[in-house]
Amino acid sequence: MPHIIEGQMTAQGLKVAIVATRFNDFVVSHLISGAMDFLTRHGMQAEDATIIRVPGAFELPLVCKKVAASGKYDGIVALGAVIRGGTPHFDYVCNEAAKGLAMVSLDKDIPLGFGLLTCDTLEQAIDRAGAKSGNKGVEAASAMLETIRVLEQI
Ligand code: INI
Repeated sequence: MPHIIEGQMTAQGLKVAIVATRFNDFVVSHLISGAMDFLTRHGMQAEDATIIRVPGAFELPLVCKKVAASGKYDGIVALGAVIRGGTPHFDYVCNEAAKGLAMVSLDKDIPLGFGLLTCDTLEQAIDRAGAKSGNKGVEAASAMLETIRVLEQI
């Protein structure tokens, strides 16, 4: 029989930083609510979460890096929404944010839930922030929690 490692989905006792953009707050506020709702329903105390607001997706990696370096948190949920306009700006912001966040997680050895929506339209973003297509904030919080619990066993 193989030895199987799986994360238990309990958030009891965890300290979590939710780093979220102010850009597109109309959408992002629902991602924050989704992440908080998921974590508290899985046992985290609301006062053990710190919500940090940053200007836009481009700023997420630097702030997450500082959060990770503080050593105060078991995991990070990074939340934001980049919505395509008529210029290539979208691609630069998405690519740098995604690359930067992956780098923070690997360099700083910290589970980071990637909850950055990258959408062509506002409707797609709304669908993924608690409407038709679920809530990416919930997914990111869940992925962070599972990863924390997996890493503890390795
Ligand atoms: N930031 C976002 O979080 N979402 C967007 O859709 C967006 N658009 O479309 O421009 C965006 N741009 C701002 C960027 O993240 C930086 O905050 C800005 O360039 C200043 O550094």
